[in-house]
Amino acid sequence: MSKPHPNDNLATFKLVVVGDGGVGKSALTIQFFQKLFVQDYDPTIEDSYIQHTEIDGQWCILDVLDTAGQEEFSAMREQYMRKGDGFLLVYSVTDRQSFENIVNFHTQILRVKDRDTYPMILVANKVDLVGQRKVTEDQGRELADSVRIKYIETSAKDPPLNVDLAFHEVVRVIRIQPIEFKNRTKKRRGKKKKCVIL
Ligand SMILES: Nc1nc2c(ncn2[C@@H]2O[C@H](COP(=O)(O)OP(=O)(O)OP(=O)(O)O)[C@@H](O)[C@H]2O)c(=O)[nH]1
Ligand SMILES: [Mg+2]
Repeated sequence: MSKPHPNDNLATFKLVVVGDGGVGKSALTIQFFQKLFVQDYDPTIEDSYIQHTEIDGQWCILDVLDTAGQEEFSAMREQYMRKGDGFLLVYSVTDRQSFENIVNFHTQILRVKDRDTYPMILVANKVDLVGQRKVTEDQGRELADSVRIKYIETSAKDPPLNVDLAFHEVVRVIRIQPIEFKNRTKKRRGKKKKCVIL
């Protein structure tokens, strides 16, 4: 399928990547957008990426916010949570505490959105580090099932595992969500939101 004309009225999906510091949110985001693995750890304050993408035969604009996991930036959380259409809740399978903190991110998103459910997926990252694994697949799936969201195991390291899938799945969950999102897409069309496309 050919690339859409830049002026096409496409749905924009604002995705937000959350989770503790060092779990691989930036590595996943950069692997998704730039197809490369960042080896060094450079803590994020807040980065955003935007790109036309085709998902299940439909073009859309993905606007992804890579957030700060480090505790000192936690005051910014509510603000970015308000803006997100869908969330990737990321933990590292090598870091038990990051898994235990997922429930806090999940609860805070639902509170900020004032909803019982919201488009989210649980992302278990760094599965390539088999020998350092502290959280099993069963434990991850159990948590995801308990809050009725999808569970995906990823590795941002080359060769990447399920990185595109993780971002695409959130869009799929948003697309099957009801009216609230569809109405907002229509409103945005009228406004002709200005953005930079990579
Ligand atoms: N082996 C392996 N290393 C990873 C993976 N994902 C990230 N890393 C490494 O883990 C470290 C932290 O990754 P980041 O992506 O910077 O972590 P972050 O979640 O963005 O951290 P903050 O920005 O502080 O919130 C870096 O050294 C990455 O190279 C992965 O899937 N496998
Ligand atoms: Mg980061």
